Amino acid sequence: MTYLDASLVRYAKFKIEPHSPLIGATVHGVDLSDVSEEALRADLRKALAEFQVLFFRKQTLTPEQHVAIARVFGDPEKAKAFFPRLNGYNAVEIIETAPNVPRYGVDQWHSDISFYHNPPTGTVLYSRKIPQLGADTVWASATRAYELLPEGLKTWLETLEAVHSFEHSGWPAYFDQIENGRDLYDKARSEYLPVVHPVVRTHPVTGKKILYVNPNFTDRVKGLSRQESDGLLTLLFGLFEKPEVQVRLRWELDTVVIWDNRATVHYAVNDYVGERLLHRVTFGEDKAF
Ligand code: AKG
Repeated sequence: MTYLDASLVRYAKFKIEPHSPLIGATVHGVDLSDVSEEALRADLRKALAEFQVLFFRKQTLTPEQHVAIARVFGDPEKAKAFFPRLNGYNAVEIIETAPNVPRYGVDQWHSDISFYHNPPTGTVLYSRKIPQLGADTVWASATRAYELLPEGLKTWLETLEAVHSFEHSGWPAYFDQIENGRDLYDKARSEYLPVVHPVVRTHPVTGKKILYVNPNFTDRVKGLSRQESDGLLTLLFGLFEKPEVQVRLRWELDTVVIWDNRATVHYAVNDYVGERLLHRVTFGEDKAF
């Protein structure tokens, strides 16, 4: 494992406060409402590659500015998925929990939309309403998780592929609870057929190996029996549970988070009462498969 030496962290356009020697940092001294300067854009890309998850506090953004941040890293995703969109903004998804709205995608490690052939390369989340207590989000580094594996197992895993599927996720239960849910579910299921991804991938920017499976969307490892596959996946998913590879965010209003969706998985902690509203823009198309 290579640990970060905090004394070596230097960026021209902002100050970085690493959260651990392995993943996550808060970025200080940057106003994300204007990301037009090329030197700032380059530093943001460099920091995301290095820390995998970046936090920014007290940001005031219009939806256009939110989308502009995503554009620093890649093209924002258009309305491919089924999440509600912010009125007039095709790229801005609404992640909302209110007393009578069922919660979805919570308490499950996942990377965003790995059931696509080309999942997004990253995500920008912006908090608009946050409960007084709880509702944290946790990220785990999938490159660090890979590094925890014994050498022999790494070699074998590099030969394997896994099936990722929308249907495997916990979402069918969510659709059952919402208006027109069955129709939406059937539409999504016919659109998002299972896809196959390698179990180990190489990050195109950092060259690091990534453990590319997640409990929400990875159904099975190809070529193994169901029992063998479940056993192997349980072992691999367990690596994300190690606190050493994690960083946990306590949300405040007006916080922006940017994560590298190739190198991390994340987990929305479902431990709160009250309302929560986040705006999400995913960006890029991961073509490395
Ligand atoms: C997602 O965007 O996929 C999330 O899980 C959001 C994280 C959160 O709601 O805490």
